[in-house]
Amino acid sequence: MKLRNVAIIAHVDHGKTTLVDRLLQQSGAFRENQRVAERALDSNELERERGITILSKVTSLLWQDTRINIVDTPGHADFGGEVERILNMVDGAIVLVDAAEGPMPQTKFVVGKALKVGLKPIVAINKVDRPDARPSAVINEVFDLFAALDASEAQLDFPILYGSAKQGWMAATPDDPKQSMAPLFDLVLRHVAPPAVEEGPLRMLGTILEANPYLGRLVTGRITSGSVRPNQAAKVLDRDGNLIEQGRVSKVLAFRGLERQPIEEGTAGDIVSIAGLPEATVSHTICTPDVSEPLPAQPIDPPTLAMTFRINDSPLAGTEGDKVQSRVIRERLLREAEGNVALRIAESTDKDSMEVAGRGELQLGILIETMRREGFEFSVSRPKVLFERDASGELMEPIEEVVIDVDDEHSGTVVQKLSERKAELVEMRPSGGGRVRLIFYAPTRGLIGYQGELLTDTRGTAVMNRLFHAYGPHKGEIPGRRNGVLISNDVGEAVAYALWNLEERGPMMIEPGWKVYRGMIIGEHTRDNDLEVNVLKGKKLTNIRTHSKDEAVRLTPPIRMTVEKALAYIADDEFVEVTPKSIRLRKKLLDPHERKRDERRKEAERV
Ligand SMILES: Nc1nc2c(ncn2[C@@H]2O[C@H](COP(=O)(O)OP(=O)(O)OP(=O)(O)O)[C@@H](O)[C@H]2O)c(=O)[nH]1
Ligand SMILES: [Mg+2]
Repeated sequence: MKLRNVAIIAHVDHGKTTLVDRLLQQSGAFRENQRVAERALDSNELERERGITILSKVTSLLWQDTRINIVDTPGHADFGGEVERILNMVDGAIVLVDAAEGPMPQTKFVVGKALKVGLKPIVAINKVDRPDARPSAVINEVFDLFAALDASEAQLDFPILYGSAKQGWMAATPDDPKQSMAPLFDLVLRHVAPPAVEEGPLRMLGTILEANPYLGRLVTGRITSGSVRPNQAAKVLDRDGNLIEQGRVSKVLAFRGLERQPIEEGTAGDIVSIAGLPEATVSHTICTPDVSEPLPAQPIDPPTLAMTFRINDSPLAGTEGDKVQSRVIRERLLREAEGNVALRIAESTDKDSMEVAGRGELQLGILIETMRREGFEFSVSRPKVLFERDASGELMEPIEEVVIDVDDEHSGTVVQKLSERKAELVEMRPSGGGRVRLIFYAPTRGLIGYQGELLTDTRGTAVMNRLFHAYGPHKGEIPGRRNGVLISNDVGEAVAYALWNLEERGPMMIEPGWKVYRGMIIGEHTRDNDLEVNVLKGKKLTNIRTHSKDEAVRLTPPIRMTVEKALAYIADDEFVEVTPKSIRLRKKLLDPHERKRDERRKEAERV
């Protein structure tokens, strides 16, 4: 059977998963009466909620007499490490570019990777239905991008389609009849080479990892040579050729539309999932016992951000979740690291905490959110950027490329705020409609917590995109920019009247009736020092305190903390307390006297 393997790559939100929907539909991969959700491939709960792809997924369809395996990839930079591996598994890539936004940082990143592995991408200008679409300008920008990335002659000669994934059509020009995805299917068959296969026995490079509730660990990859059948003996080698395990394949699964089917034999060139090898992971070679050379595999990108996960030891610990012991948290994190190659987990010196390192705030935030939904309670520290030392011993830190689209009138503020955070402005140009595009190189350290501030400064109108650029020399101290916080000095339930009295001190983070404890952060101070306050004091009434009176107080709505907001907000001497029901902020040291002592100790160390 004829076969094609192709990946869809793009900046976040440019329409990859929507395109896959249409390709599946129009190839007849769904049964007539099958109910299929929008963006069907974004199947996990957090993907659906946030409308983004987190995990790469493979799907497969038939077009005429050819089977096409399609890999949908995540566009968000935190999950970008995966894209390069995926590109090694396919023979072609469809680069989607939003017809209004044009190439964005992640477009540059994924196109760079595709060119590097020698692919000749197809460019599809998507969303031409947008009223602000500017397809011909965008195509020029794409051309410049390819040239800037040192594309070869053959790569520069990329075929182009225009269309709308949402409306379900692609065409050779924006003015061609807007009929269907057929032009894209035909182009894939014409332009993407059939998979190159090698001689010899079974060898497959592990590329995607999953934990399946029934089958155990599933490793997905493209078979480089030979074939694989259920029950056959197999071994697993790491990148350096070390033997990881010897065992038996229990099942071979092929992709069919949104599902996977057990098959009797997977053959070279096809993308399949293999079950039965519990130690195999991404970058490992699965092969027959007589093979001794692993397939070349790309090392996994090192993490750039780390935080501490520890038990929840606040006075409210254990009241909302049932998974609270350090052993259970530890096991859960180790399990996560098994299925998620971008995470690195290390034990800390004290037994109650683990150091979790990953690729960004979103990735770690999603892990935290997943765990709290599973019933976990724990606390996490402020994310720390991981530094490196170069050959001469100089301290290096991760630098990101940051692209901000903002209304002209706010650009001054943005430039000023970012330069305070040690960012360097590298480009500034009008991006149409009274907006400017600002491009910076900024230390990751300085960007933690900036998103919220940016939205406040620009009345929610700015759009920020960021992408790892390189390690660069450490930029020196970045002054903390946050105000102080309001801290509860007592334990009990917050009272509306007390909160109302405190309103002039700053915005609250809690509501009346919420449980508080000593050392818990209940709001933000308008000044830069921390302030202890009492949120339990009700109005003194002569007789009985009536609740109705209490509720009559009109309060400003509090700041709603999400996991990611909380992580961006807290300081080094604070924790986020995460439970299935609540996200609370607290001081690491709950006792005010201990905090004072600690403060004095730090002061003494500084002089
Ligand atoms: N107007 C318009 N909107 C589109 C089109 N294609 C996709 N969208 C919308 O763009 C948004 C993002 O679409 P997705 O398919 O999730 O984009 P994605 O590239 O998979 O995003 P990530 O996986 O998070 O990188 C959704 O709201 C889509 O409805 C299009 O052709 N025209
Ligand atoms: Mg997607």
